[in-house]
Amino acid sequence: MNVHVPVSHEHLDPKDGSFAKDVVAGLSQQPKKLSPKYFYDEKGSKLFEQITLLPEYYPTRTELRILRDRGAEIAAAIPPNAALVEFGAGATTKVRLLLQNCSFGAYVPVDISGDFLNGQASALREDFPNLAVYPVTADFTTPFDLPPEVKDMPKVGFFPGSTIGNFDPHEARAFLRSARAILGDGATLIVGVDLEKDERVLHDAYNDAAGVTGKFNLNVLARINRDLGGNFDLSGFRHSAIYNHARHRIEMHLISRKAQTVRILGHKATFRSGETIHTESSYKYSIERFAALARSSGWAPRATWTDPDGMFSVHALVAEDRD
Ligand code: AVI
Repeated sequence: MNVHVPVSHEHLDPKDGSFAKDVVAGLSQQPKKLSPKYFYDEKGSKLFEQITLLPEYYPTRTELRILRDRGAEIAAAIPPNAALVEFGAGATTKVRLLLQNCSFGAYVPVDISGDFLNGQASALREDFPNLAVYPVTADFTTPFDLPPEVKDMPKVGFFPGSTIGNFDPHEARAFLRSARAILGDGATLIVGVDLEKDERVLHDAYNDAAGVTGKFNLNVLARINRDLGGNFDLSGFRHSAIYNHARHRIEMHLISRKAQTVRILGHKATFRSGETIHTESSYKYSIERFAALARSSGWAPRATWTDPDGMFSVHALVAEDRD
């Protein structure tokens, strides 16, 4: 099976000049932090593709396996001739599995990067000639209108990859509520969620032997140097990923190897030796905790599928009627 998953996460990077503001604000906080949405420039997206192929990084291949092996059951949870709305339409590998197994009336990929989106849309039109494809260029974390052509179709949302795990719980709830409002009453949402597991497995997935995750993490400093005229010395920082039990999340950090001062756009960031920048959280859920999060956001859990080893989960949620 092809597990090569080219992903654009530009949908997480609204390119509105907020990069500079966010970086300066994040590095002025204690503890220092940077948003994971800034990982995904061209080089970062390529490094993420490499991560998805690493032997230690199980999420991508495990989710693909669930979508393939449980395709018939997933299809049974989806109404026929629905409009499939994908939140963040980077890789088509996963959506192709849904399109092959279910009969959809239309496909609506939603992404902030219009060029990328249109490229992916034309590839899908060629392979699924009977499928109507209506790309929408929008930041899917904020409300947007669905195309009028799909107004009367049942709606199915798709949010794979455990991208929801990179949101703090309040952001995850905000996303689920917004998806609920966009898709409307009676809609279904298919969402991929990484599961809590043995800490060593998690540790290795985010501290791979080949060091690709470290390069991915450090690349955000190279991006700050390039786009914001920063002067980070990348060899002055090291990658670290640790599991925070209390918060059920892997935290990625960049740790300063020495006391140093870095300049970004006239701003000075001073680091103590050993001081960290928190660059990403990747939350891991139990099925019950994810179901509770969904319920508190207007969604009723309908079905859950996992792989035989219980590493990853795919959930079908149904929009509860509003009172
Ligand atoms: C995109 N996201 C779900 C990945 C994750 O596992 O949280 C990003 C990633 N970070 C390090 N490795 C992969």
